[in-house]
Amino acid sequence: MARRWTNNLTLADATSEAAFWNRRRIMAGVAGTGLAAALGGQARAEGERTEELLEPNTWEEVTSYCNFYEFGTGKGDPSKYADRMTIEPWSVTIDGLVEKPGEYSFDQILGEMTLEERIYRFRCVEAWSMVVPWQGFELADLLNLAEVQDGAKYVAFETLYRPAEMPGTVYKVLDWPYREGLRLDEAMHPLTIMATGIFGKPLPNQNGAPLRLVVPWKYGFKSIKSVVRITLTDAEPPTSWNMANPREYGFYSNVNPDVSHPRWSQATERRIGGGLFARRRPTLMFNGYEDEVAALYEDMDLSEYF
Ligand SMILES: Nc1nc2c(c(=O)[nH]1)N[C@H]1C(S)=C(S)[C@@H](COP(=O)(O)O)O[C@H]1N2
Ligand SMILES: [Mo]
Repeated sequence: MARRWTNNLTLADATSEAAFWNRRRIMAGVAGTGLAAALGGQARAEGERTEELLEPNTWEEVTSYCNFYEFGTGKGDPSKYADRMTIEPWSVTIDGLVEKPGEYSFDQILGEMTLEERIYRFRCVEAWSMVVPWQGFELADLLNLAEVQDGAKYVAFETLYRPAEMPGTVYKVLDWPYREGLRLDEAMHPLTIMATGIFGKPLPNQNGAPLRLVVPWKYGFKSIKSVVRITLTDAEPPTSWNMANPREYGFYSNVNPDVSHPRWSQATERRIGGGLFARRRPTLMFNGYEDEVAALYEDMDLSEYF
């Protein structure tokens, strides 16, 4: 897909409190046309609602309320224990159906990629959501660097598995290493990024340092952290959550208010952080990115392929 991310909105459109965020330049902005459409095609006119939906969470919220089961299953565990993870040196093995397989060092990757800043909504399957200002690059650029072969249809990802530095891995809640997967067209979509930072700073370990996937129209668990391997395959790859509980977690895991998790409704969500945002709000189809991604699933029954 040759299409790159474009949008006309800036952070200033998303929040009147942009000042705290001290940016020299906002290269990319809010969730663009998808969210605009979700708001009735008048996001600019309905600035207040845009502001509400894309008001970034605080650094404190984003870095202390985390999911990273390798460090424990509590939301506060990653911020307590993830500093035990050594992130230097770091490399990502890219293999499978690519012309240029190999071990790519993190520095080498950064040298080749165009870093951008983007604000994406993030929605968890447990029905909480956040808005995070990410830095990163399009996953498509990294895959193009490795030159994907014609036969590739899926992309598999793996997190670092280093038990000595990851106290949560003594519990077999998931089959380690943590694994995720995307269909190739999802992986190549311009909304799909590999994040290397938040709030203009390098990613804290608890958020998936030094690089993690962000797929804003899917439930949070698809956004795999601390990635060490990316494998191009011709068959749908196994994923940790699907292996753990296939009834509750499908391969696609698109945010969808119409398809409930077997144990709870997905129709509403609670914004992390207090005050104005504490009330539950309706969940948006594809997390508000419907205009951008609905075409990927045109011929699919999303209650079957959940
Ligand atoms: N390796 C790994 N990646 C992971 C997880 C995990 O437990 N291990 N949790 C996922 C889940 S369920 C969510 S909601 C997001 C949370 O990202 P955040 O802590 O940066 O908000 O990370 C995802 N990526
Ligand atoms: Mo999650």
